[in-house]
Amino acid sequence: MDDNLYTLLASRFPADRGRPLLLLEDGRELTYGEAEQTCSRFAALLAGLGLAPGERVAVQVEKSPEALLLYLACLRAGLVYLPLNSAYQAGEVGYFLENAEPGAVVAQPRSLPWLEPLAAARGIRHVFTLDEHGAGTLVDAARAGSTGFATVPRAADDLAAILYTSGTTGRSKGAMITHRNLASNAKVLHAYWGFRPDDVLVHMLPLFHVHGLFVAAHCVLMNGTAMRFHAKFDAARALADIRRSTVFMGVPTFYTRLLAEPGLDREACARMRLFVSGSAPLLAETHVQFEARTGHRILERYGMTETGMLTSNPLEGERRPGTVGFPLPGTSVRVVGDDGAALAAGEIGQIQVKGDNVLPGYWRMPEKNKEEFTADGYFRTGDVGSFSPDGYLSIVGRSKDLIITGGYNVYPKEVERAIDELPAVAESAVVGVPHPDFGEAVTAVVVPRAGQAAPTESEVIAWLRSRLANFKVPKRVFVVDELPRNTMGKVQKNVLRDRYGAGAG
Ligand code: MLC
Ligand code: AMP
Repeated sequence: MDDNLYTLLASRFPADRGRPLLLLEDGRELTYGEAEQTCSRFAALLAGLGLAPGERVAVQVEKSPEALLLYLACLRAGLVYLPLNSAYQAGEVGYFLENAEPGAVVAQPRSLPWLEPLAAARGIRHVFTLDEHGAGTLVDAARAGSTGFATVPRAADDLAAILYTSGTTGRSKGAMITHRNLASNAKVLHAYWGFRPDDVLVHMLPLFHVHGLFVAAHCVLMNGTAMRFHAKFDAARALADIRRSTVFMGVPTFYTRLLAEPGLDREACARMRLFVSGSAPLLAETHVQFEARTGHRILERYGMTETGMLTSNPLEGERRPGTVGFPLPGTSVRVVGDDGAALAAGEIGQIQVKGDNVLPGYWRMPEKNKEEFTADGYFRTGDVGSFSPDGYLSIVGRSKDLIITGGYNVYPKEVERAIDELPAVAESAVVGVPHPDFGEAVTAVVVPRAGQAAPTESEVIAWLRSRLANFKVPKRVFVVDELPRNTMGKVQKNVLRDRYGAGAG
C-alpha cells in the first residue's frame, strides 16, 4: 500500500484534467493536467540526479506556480521537501544546509553569489535556480523530462518535509513531518471545513510555511478545485478576488488590512462562505468588526509547524471570538498543570497534544525529542491556555519566549545573540510589543559596553539587516544603561514590554 501524500492528493484531482488548479493574477490558468505534467518533469529531473528517496531538497524561492509544483514533485519522487523563507540571509541558510545535508538546493538567482559557495563547502552538488516568474535552471533542465513519472511509493512514517522552527535557545530545529502527518491533517481539514465542489480559494499566503503550503494548498488539492493564486498578500487584490471566490485563509494581519479597505462590505463578500484565520491570535475586536462589516464570522483555528492544525472553531455552530475552538477529530488536546496532571475546564495550564498530525521528532536532535514529548507521547506546544466548560480552547499566553509578528515567528534569543555580536553592545533584550498591523512588533533594548560610544538605533538595525531575515529586525531599538532584573538576576521582559509597549522611549 502506498502512503505517499501525493498519491492521496492525485486521487482527488478532477477526472477532467482540463479543469483549473491555479487562477493566476494575469488571467492565465494552470490546469490540473498541466500541473501534473510539470510536476512529473521536476520529479524525473530530481530522481535522475541520483537523489535517493529520503534525501532532502532545500528550496528558497519566491512564490510561483512552479514553486508549488516543485513541492509536489519532491513528494512524488519520495524526496523530503525543505522550504526556507525567502527572507532568510546567508548565515541563516548556511545553518539549515549544514544541518539538513540536502542533496540538492533550489534558490533564487539573486542568491547564487553567496549560495553557491555555501553549497560547495557542504558538498552539495546540485544547485538550481527558480525565480519569481517561475523561470530558471530548474525549469530549463526539466523541460525534456518525462510526463509519466511513476510516483515513488512511501510508507506513512517516511518523511515528506522538514520545516525549521527557531528554538528558545536561538538554534533552529528541523521539524520532521511525515506523509501520515500531512495526510491525516489534509483529510480532517477538508472534511471539517466542509469543502464543496464549487469552492474557489484565495491563496495569498507564502508557500514556505505550514499555513500556505499545507493548510490552504492541501485543502484545494483534496477538493480537486481551483485557487486564485497570488505572489503575496495585497489587501486591494484580496478584496477584488473575494468578490468572485468562496474561501479565504489568512493570518490576522490580512484581516486587519482588509478591514482598512473601504470596499469591504456584505456585498463584496456575497459569494464567500468561509474566512479562516490562524498562525497568531486574532483579536476579538477584529472578529467583531469583521462580522459587523461583512456578516461573516471569521473561523479561527490553532496549529503549529510541528503539529499541523490542532483545534478549530466549528463550521456550523458558534464561532467564538478569542477562542480557537475544539480539538480536531483525531487530535487529543489536554491542558495540564505544572505536575503534568490534566486540569479542569476553566483552569489555565500548558497545552499538550497527540495525534497522527503530530511530528515524530526533530531532525537529528534526540535530546530535544526527550524535552518536547511527555512520557505518554504528548507533544508540549509551549502554549498556555484553558478549556471553557463547553469545550472551547482559549490560548492565553506562551511559556516559550516567542514573538509572532504578522504570522511569522521570531525567537528573541536569536535576535539578542546577533545584537550582542556588535562590539559596542554589552547585552540586549528583545521583546514583542503590541503593534496594530503585525500584532506584535520586535523591539530591542540595548545596553552599551562601558567606555564605548553607545550604538545608535539605525546602526543596530543596519547590522541586523545584513544578518537576519527582515521580519526579525526590530522595528525599534532603545538604548538604556541597564536592563531591569528580578532578584534572581533574570531580565524582566514583562517590565520591558510594559515600558516600550506604547512605543515610548
Ligand atoms: C514583512 N515585514 C514584516 C513582516 N512581513 N515585519 C514584521 N512582521 C512581518 N510578518 C516588513 C519587511 O521587513 C519590510 O520592512 C516591510 O515589512 C515590507 O515588506 P513586505 O514583504 O512588502 O511586507 P508585506 O508584503 O506587507 O508582508 C506582510 C505580510 C507577510 C503580513 C503580508 O508578512 C505575510 O504574508 N505573513 C504571513 C506569514 C505566514 O504565512 N505565517 C504562517 C506561518 S505557519 P522594511 O523595513 O524592509 O521595509 C504557522 C502555523 C499556523 O504559524 O498555525 O499556521
Ligand atoms: P509556528 O511555529 O510558526 O508553527 O507557530 C506556531 C505557534 O503559533 C503556536 O504554538 C501558537 O503560539 C501560535 N498560533 C497559531 N495559531 C494561533 C491562534 N489561532 N491563536 C493564537 N496563537 C496561535
